[in-house]
Amino acid sequence: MIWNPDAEQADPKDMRQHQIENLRKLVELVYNRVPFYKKKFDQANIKPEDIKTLEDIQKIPFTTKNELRETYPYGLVATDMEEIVELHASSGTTGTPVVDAYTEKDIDIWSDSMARTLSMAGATHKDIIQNAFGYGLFTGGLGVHYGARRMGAHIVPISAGNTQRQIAVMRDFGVSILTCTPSYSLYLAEAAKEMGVDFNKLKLRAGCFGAEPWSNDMRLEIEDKLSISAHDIYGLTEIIGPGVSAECEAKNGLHINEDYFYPEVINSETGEALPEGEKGELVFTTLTRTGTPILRYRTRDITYLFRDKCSCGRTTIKMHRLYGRNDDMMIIRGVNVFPSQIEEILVQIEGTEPHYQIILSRGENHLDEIGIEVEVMESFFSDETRKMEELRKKITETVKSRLGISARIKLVEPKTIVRSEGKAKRVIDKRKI
Ligand code: DLL
Repeated sequence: MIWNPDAEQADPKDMRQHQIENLRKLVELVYNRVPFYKKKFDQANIKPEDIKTLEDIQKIPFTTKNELRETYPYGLVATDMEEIVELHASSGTTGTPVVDAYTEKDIDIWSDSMARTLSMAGATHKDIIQNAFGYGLFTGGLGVHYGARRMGAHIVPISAGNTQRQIAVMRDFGVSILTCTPSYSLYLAEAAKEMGVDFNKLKLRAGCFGAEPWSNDMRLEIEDKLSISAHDIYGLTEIIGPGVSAECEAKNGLHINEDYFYPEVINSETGEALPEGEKGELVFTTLTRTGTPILRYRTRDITYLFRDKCSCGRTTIKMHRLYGRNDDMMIIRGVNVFPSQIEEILVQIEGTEPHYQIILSRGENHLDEIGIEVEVMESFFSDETRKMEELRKKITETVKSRLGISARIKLVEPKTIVRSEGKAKRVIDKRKI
């Protein structure tokens, strides 16, 4: 079922008209209400009136994650604070996360986008949806929640974790749709097997998975192990959370909700806009948001845009599933972490050298594991196990409390980590995705 045919099956000409009208309003709004954007426009020597056509969007400077951090916490809010009804933040818990503030209208947009997303996976108001995305500042949990509520489906807000209970609930409640990260779905499959629960006998028939990279091979594995149809769903905190784009039953690219989120793909070196079909960095403009609207946000995600005559009947532009990112951000069990955040912690802990290597892998349970090898200072290195163990514990605890991830820390002797003549290779990613 197509949730919002007016938007999802719009004539592309009408869609463009809608986009330009909303872009003009947006530019006017942020210029007048958000000093951060006024300054950007002034520096680029443009005025809202200069944006007349969709192509004119290219005159507007990009917005980057680092700039957003500088506006922490409320520098991007384009409305009176009384209008804000909900706040979320990016999952990478640096000192300064990116805050996303939603007005009632934004929650409405989010609910509609997520109802479209769930419908693309075949969900209707009759479905029982087990939502194993984390609830909290992370947008996965509440995003799915609002979409399911909008559809009038039955939502089971179980959140992430507590795997055995997830299986029991899935079986006992007669759950038909699962939402979580792709890696967690495989973990659930394994846990179910251990509990003697056979997916073929459950009512589960589809799943919406996203928030981390995964491949088509992994999709096939999930579909096989859980006996379901697995759909890729994409989004990011800065834009709205999940609900930016999703796969329909054709599973050939993700339909972008382009009436809300205007996509562009650019050459990340030159910033120049690329035509449909050419791979580059995805950029989004939130056409209709009012809480924290964003112009030309550089996602760092790599894909290309295309339009096809989709068998599902939707006419919206599509993006190929992501090829990866063009920065070094890692996504570990759904938490976004930059190597520089780990480095920051290490340099603050006495006894360690800033020589380290991060090893990412997937355990037998299909969940991400992160190991960090850290060199200990010559003067600090000791045969005394207790002293070394204390240091290891301190690093483990600091990483856990500051970044929210459980890393296996291995202390190594001075000068054992291979030195590089160019860029140090900080991350070894052994995950097969
Ligand atoms: O991960 C929002 C989300 C929640 C999407 C639930 C889908 C489902 P952030 O934590 O801000 O938001 O992380 C956004 O995650 O820029 C991508 O690099 C990555 N990502 C999200 N979805 C996918 C996907 C949420 N389907 C960052 N495939 C994005 C690959 C994805 N990577």
